[in-house]
Amino acid sequence: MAIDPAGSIAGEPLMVDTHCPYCALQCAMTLTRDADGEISVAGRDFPTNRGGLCRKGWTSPELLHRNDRLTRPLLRDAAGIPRPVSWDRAYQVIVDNICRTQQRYGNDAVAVFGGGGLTNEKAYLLGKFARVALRTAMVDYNGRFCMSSAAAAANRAFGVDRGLPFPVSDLDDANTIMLLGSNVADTMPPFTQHLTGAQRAGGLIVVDPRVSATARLTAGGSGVHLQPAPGTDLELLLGITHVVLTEGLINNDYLDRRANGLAGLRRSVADLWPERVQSITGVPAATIREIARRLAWAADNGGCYLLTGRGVEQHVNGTDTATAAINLALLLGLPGSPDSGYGTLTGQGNGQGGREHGQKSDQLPGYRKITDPAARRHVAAVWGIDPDRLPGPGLPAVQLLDRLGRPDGVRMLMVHGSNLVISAPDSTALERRLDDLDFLVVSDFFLSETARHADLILPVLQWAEEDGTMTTLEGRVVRRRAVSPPPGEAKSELEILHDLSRRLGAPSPFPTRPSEVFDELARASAGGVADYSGIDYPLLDSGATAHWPYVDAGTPRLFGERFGTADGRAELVPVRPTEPVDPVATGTGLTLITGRLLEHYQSGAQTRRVDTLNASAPRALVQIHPTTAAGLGIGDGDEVLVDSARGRARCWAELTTGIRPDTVFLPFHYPDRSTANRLTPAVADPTSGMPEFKTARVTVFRVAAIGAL
Ligand SMILES: Nc1nc2c(c(=O)[nH]1)N[C@H]1C(S)=C(S)[C@@H](COP(=O)(O)OP(=O)(O)OC[C@H]3O[C@@H](n4cnc5c(=O)[nH]c(N)nc54)[C@H](O)[C@@H]3O)O[C@H]1N2
Ligand SMILES: Nc1nc2c(c(=O)[nH]1)N[C@H]1C(S)=C(S)[C@@H](COP(=O)(O)OP(=O)(O)OC[C@H]3O[C@@H](n4cnc5c(=O)[nH]c(N)nc54)[C@H](O)[C@@H]3O)O[C@H]1N2
Ligand code: SF4
Ligand SMILES: [Mo]
Repeated sequence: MAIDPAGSIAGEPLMVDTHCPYCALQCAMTLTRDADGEISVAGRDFPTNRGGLCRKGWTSPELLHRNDRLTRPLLRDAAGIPRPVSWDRAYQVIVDNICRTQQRYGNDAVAVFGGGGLTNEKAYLLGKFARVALRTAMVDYNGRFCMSSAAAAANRAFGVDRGLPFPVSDLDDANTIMLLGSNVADTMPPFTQHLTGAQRAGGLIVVDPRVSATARLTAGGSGVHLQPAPGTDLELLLGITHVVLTEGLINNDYLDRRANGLAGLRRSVADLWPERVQSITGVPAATIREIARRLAWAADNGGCYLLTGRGVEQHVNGTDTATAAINLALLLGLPGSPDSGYGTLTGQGNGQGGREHGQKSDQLPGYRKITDPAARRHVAAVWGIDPDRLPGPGLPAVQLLDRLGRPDGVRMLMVHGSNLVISAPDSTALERRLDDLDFLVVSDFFLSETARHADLILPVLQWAEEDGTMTTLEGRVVRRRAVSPPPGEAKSELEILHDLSRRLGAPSPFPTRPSEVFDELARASAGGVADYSGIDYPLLDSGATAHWPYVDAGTPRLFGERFGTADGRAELVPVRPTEPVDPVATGTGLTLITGRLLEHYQSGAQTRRVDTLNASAPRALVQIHPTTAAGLGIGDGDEVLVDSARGRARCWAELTTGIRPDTVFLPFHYPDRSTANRLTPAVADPTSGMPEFKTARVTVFRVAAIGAL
């Protein structure tokens, strides 16, 4: 039921079907607004969540009632204090700064940073704003920190990057599912319903250096937990591939018909026999052989899936690791098979749609390449401009952020939907660079840690205050609907981009109604890889199942007949082990891995404001093995400092045997001195631009011990 929130009748409860504000599972929910404006939530039946929600979903309406909500533009005065100003004044200041900066330093001195939480409409309009209104090449987004390695690997193997090329419910009947570096039991709890078939068949294989909540699902004969040394997944996968090849477990018929490059791949893994891989990963050779045989058996017996998460992707060799998983899947004949497959679990609410419509530095809408002359002509025609007016490719996030504040770099930055101060690697250096900018504009609905550095803060609408669309982890376009009126003077970002583009004299119109923006996006995407041309709001509101590409009908399953490559065949791309980035520290060297907790979402800008979530995970706990802790004189609950070559983070020890003795784990959700990214290196995967978020060499000290030094 879609009702204009402004049109609700006093005293009548208003019920709106929508989706959760957080992750890519996009659990379906119904929001009810009562006569007093209070909003309650109920889970709604939908293939991904089947009525279930996690704690974040259940508590999401609390975000709508916060009194620390931003409701007016805030401009820093001469003394550096943010003061409320009118929208007119805010726009004038932005336009003046853009013009001054671009006249002095060139168009690329103004940059835009977007987010995978933005609706399709916002992501699309933001990319258009950068290219058409600002004429800057410098636009990228936080999906670079999230999906870029998996995306790069899928693009080079399949010619298409849709996280899951099949509906989530296909997993239900599998007898074997291998989850590599993914902790869905915490990061997408309702997703675990789709693992029960594999658990019953004893075939849930979880690869994680920690006994994560998901690893615990393998207990009692439900499956196997492999606990490799952090950052050695590539070698592990190559070892399994070696066994599959040497024991003749590959699907020759499938490979003949559907893939190129078998001979090269075979040569590339010849020296990675299981005993050698055991010495690198710590996973026993016998287990490596058993896993290879189990996967091959499952592929022949109706149901084998390989799924990757950030644990294996967020490394400098993330693209190669995802490629190794794809190679293994291809050797077994999984991709495109009706009962088996390979996929990656997209993370952010619109992590999928957010990487398709042009907020990425090298991309135009429809997942088109900005360097492709035909793509430039098509999109320029939709925008009514000359293709030569479109800038070329910009820089991926880590390189873009490295240019902030440099004399010949980026002098002004506009951030939409990312809390970089907590989520970008080497965050202390980033904070300094943000302060070196001439002008920083942050659009947000809360005063995020990044907004605190802004010269100007624009208050925008959140989730249940606006209409839009999101594309779920299975490539399905769904409707987000408004239930609450906008608070104070907060404005829709579509309107902000419209107002600014008009003041900047942009040669193409910027619609403000979400459905009109969507229609334009659909036209711009027509003929592209992510083709939305057959979708519109009435279709979505009729309840249609809309997986892209959608021209006349949706495509729930990709690759049944052919892959998206020029010859329709998948590419087996040989990949080789790589050296770790972070040099081994002297003294007590430990490897830090980072990740997520059930209670908090990303930088925590939203969930740290939800009382019940914050109460159950109020501060940063670092997981340490008791043996390691004993050696360092650290007890459970002690305040500790974690040091790396980049910086130092303060947290509290949580002793657990559920982690390798050579590894410590810190969630990245916390601000200030507890930010895990103070420790991570801003070194990126050469193919995808993904930073090394998941491993850093660290030392850990008890605070009292430091005090005594
Ligand atoms: N509660 C919650 N849910 C979320 C989010 C959130 O912030 N909070 N964020 C959403 C987003 S944007 C994303 S991208 C997804 C991410 O979802 P996941 O990929 O499930 O999340 P992470 O916790 O980052 O990483 C998963 C696991 O990787 C392990 N790991 C770390 N290093 C390595 C390694 O070298 N090898 C292997 N094999 N494993 C390793 C960690 O121990 C962790 O258990 O979650 C989405 N859902
Ligand atoms: N060490 C380490 N670092 C990591 C990761 C890790 O595993 N380890 N994971 C990485 C991953 S996978 C991700 S996705 C990133 C995410 O990290 P961030 O990019 O920081 O993501 P969020 O915390 O979701 O930040 C979104 C911000 O935008 C606001 N916001 C939400 N919706 C909108 C909107 O529609 N418009 C506007 N203008 N603002 C909005 C929120 O209030 C919040 O302040 O972190 C990455 N950083
Ligand atoms: S699993 Fe993701 S989409 Fe579902 S309720 Fe939790 S945060 Fe929301
Ligand atoms: Mo993510």
